[in-house]
Order: sequence, then C-alpha cells, then structure tokens
Amino acid sequence: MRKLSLLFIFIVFTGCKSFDSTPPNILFVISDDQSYPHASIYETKWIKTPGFDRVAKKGLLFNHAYTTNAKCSPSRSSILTGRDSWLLEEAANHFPFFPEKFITFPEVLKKNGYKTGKTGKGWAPGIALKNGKKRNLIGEDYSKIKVNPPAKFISNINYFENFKNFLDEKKDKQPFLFWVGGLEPHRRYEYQSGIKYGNKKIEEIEKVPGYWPSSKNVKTDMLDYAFEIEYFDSHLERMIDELEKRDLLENTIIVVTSDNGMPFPRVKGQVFPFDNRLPLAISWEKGIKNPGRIINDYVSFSDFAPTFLDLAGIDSEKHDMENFSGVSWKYLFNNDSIFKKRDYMIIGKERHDVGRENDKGYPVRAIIAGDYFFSINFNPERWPAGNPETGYLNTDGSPTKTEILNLRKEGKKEEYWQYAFGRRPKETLYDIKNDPNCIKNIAEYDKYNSLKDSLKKILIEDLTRNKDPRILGDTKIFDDYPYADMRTKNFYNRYMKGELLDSDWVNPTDFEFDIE
Ligand SMILES: [Ca+2]
Repeated sequence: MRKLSLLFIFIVFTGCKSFDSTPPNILFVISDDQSYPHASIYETKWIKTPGFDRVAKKGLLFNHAYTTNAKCSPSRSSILTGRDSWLLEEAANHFPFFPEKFITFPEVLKKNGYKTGKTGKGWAPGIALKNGKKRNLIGEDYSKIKVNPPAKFISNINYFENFKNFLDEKKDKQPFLFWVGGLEPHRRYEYQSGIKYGNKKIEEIEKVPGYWPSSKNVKTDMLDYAFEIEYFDSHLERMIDELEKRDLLENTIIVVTSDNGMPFPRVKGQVFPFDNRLPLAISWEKGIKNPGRIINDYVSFSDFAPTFLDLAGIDSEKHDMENFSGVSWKYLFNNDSIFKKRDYMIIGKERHDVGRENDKGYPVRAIIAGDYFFSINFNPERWPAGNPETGYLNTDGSPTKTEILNLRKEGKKEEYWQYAFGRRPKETLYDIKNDPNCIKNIAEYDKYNSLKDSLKKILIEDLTRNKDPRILGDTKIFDDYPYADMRTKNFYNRYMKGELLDSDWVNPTDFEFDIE
C-alpha cells in the first residue's frame, strides 16, 4: 500500500515536471510591418537578425504563420482575442472602436496574477473604452525612457531600457507578460539609411518580387526597410541577455513576430499569401521539447491567446473570453504528433484605411491550401487599395509606390500599377508553388474549375460554420461601423467636396484624377 502511494506521488511529480506550478513568463515581441521570410535564419541575405535567429535556434522556427488580417489594428485584435478578425464585430476593421464585450488575453493574465505591461506600439490604431474610460487592452505602458535613434523616422522609444524598468518594478516570482511593440519597420524611412548607416549594398538584393519594378530605387527602399528591422532586432538581443542575466530565461516564452507584411504596394493591407504570412520564432527552454525544430504546419494569429492561457493553466471556466477560433500550441511545444493538423488557412479583410465613398471597405475572404490560393473579392467594382482620387490611402506612401505610379503616368509600364492598385476580379486562383508572387490569375481557365469549386466550398463552409456575418448575408455591417479617427473619417466625401485633410502617410503625388 505504501509502495503504491509512493509510486502515485512519483507519477504526479514527474508528470507535472514540464508544466509545474510556476506559470511561464511571456515576452511578446512584435515588429510593425515585417514580411516572411525577412530574417537571416530564413536565408534572406540582405537582413541580419541575430536576435530572431537565436530565439529560433533555441526553440521553434515557423514557416507557415499567418495573421488573419494583414493590417495593424485587426491583426493585433486577432492576437489579443484569439479570434478570426471577421468574428470581432467592429474590431474586424482598421481604426475601430474596440467592442467592450471582447476580453483580451493580457486582461485575463492580469486577473490571474501576472504583471502585464508593454512598450512601444500596443493595440493600435483605434479607440478602446470601458464605461466611457480608456481601456488598456494589453497592460501598463512603459515607453518613457528614450534613446537617440540611428536614423530619421525611427522611434526614440528605448524598448530595451523600458523592459528593464518593467522587470525592476516586478515583484519577485510574479509571472509577467511584456509586450514589445516595435514601431519599425513601419514607414517612413530615411531614404538611403540602409546604405548610409547599415553599410548595405544594392547588389545584396538579388531578386525583387515580380510585382515591383526591379530598380535601384526599389532596392534602396527595401534596404531602408531592412535597416529598421535590424535596429529593432538589436533591442531583442539585449532583452534576451537581460533575461539570462536575471535568471529568467529558462521559464520565459519568447515570441518574435510581426503584425502584417511589409509596407510596400500589394503587400501590407491586401489579401495575398505573402501579405499575411509572417516571421515567427518561439523559444522556451523549460517547455519546448527538442528545440531547434522547424514547424511547417499552418499556424494562425488566433492561436496565441489560447496558447498563452493554456500554458498559464487558465482554462475556459476561469475566464470570460469569447470562444477562440485558434488552438493551443502545447502539442507543438511537446512535440506531440497526435494533434489534427490544419489543412488550410483562411485570411481576409474588411475596411482598412478609408478612401472610398462613405468609408466603404474592400471585403475579401480567401483560402490558402497546399499549392493553391483562392480568394473572393466581394465588391470587385471598388478599388482594392482605395480610390485613385484620394491617393490609394491603404498603401503607405513610399519611393516604390511613387515609382509604380509614375511608370503608369508616363505611359511606360502599367502592369505594376495593375498588380497593386488596379481593380481585381471577383474570384482569383493562383498556383503559389509555381507562382508565389500571384502574378497569373488562373481562375478563368476551365481546367481549374473543379479545384476552384472545391476550395470555394471549403472556404464558404468554414466561414458559415463560424458565423462570419459577411457570409451569413449581412453585407453592410462592416461598412456601417464608424471609423474612429475623426481627422480622416469620411475622407473621400470630405476631400471631394474640397476640404483639406491630413493624409501625411501618403505623398501628395499619389492622388490621381485621370483614372476610370
Ligand atoms: Ca503594422
């Protein structure tokens, strides 16, 4: 009898070893507008990211991580709530009023004893209130300590020192969640900063995606983007060292990712696989078995919240969050193979930046499955990046954007303009294995009809099952939610009536009036 109970105690003890009573800390590091595969461990040679690479080598490197919606605010809403963006009411849109009913995972962690905080960009842009007061969706802000940045337009927030400050204030043994929201590589960039300060060379970029001109100017723009990524990564490196120094590295889950693809035409703010596919590396010495693995499974940004709560030992009865779209990655960390893998990934969007009549959005739902990508553009009569008359407001102003617009204006090449700004057909199908840049739409070829129909069926069935209002027939609801930025709300109508509006994220020359 005595032997039995000893054995029992032994099993309980060893069985709990990897997830013992000390909840893990979480360091969530998110850059702003960085595409996959833009880290050196992914073999992108013109970007050096030792911080990201270190996390991947000590943990897991993901090849198929997707945000549900490739724009700052809805992407971050998805992370915080564990839900697909189209299931978040107003928060499906960019710059929304965040609905009170959606509880975030940091709020739950805080209630369960975690110290929560953030530096830099948190959930933004948008307005989140509770009972009329400002609601903090992530945690207390630690952004006071400043630094002299290495180039113009790089944030002066000292992410690393603010993290140290947060750790200093934390009680001993108290678990923490700290969100590091880099404002890089969001635009603008100091032109040629990559070459001037980063010692980069144009020749380092061997290939430009086929939807942009392969010019010196575009490559310079890409190197400026790379320089900002590297700067943010240098803060991450110091944070990892700091955790090690404080003996906190072993039980801290470090997540490094971004919120949406790079701020270049046809990427950020659109719906293609390369817009939503993002870099992701996760380390956790104590909890990840067989580190150094590469994960090729599809994982979604709606998985973060269920994963963190699972690892913190907070089950669904202990919180008021709405049902998750995502799943916990405990099986991935444990290297279990019993979990049923995803066969496909669904992405989409509603309204991003304004710039269409009556603040209408550009609704899309799409599916990535194996070698194919299929999308439905519900309003093909609308402009995908916003109207030409209002400067295609959903594509940030940039040297690359200006070059593409000029090539069309000068009558030299219109194809780049068409890829990024031209109207799109209602349905598109791309063979992403042979055409990863989605240049040739094969939806109209008869021989792909059955493939297209089967992808469409899976997409619609999944969205119907999950009660996406767009698919259930409410075609107006997302357009009717108010845009929360009063400065630019109803931009198109006001601008066309002659009102002068602040549109400093695009260039004055982006506004075009000769296009039908
Ligand atoms: Ca962003």
